[in-house]
Amino acid sequence: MKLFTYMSVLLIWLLRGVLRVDPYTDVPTYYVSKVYPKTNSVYFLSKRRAQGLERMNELCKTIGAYLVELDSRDEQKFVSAFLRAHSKSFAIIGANDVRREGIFVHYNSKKPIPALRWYRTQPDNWRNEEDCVRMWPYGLNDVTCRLRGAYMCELRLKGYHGK
Ligand SMILES: [Ca+2]
Ligand SMILES: [Ca+2]
Repeated sequence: MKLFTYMSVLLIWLLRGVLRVDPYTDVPTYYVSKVYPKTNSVYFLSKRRAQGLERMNELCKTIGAYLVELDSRDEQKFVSAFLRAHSKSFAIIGANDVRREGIFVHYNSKKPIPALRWYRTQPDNWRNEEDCVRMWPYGLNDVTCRLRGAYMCELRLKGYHGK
């Protein structure tokens, strides 16, 4: 009987990983920023980790948002300050160079990213396998797209008529 109990506990423990990816139990929760007036956007920092740009973007879509697109240094500053205000200091953003090495574009709009602030020596395409981008507290770093981590969504509020 004791063995049965142990086996059950072991089985539940083994199933944790499987249950965690169930879309019905994997309800994401977020920290929400203030409004960034220049684009009338708010940003959502995920409290849970996810893997892959497609999956992250899908999760952003469930709240009407998309994987964050940093369109200027100023926007990067705003979002970095929001990131630093929370316990998690890293977040994956929409920028990537999956299609063409060294040419970073936004995941949704496919537009090239502007001149953003990277960490020194980054992007380094380490081991020739870093095509996704993660915000660090004071700059960007290219990372492997297989990284499981927190991510950032951007939601444009209604009434925005800028470019
Ligand atoms: Ca790369
Ligand atoms: Ca890197």
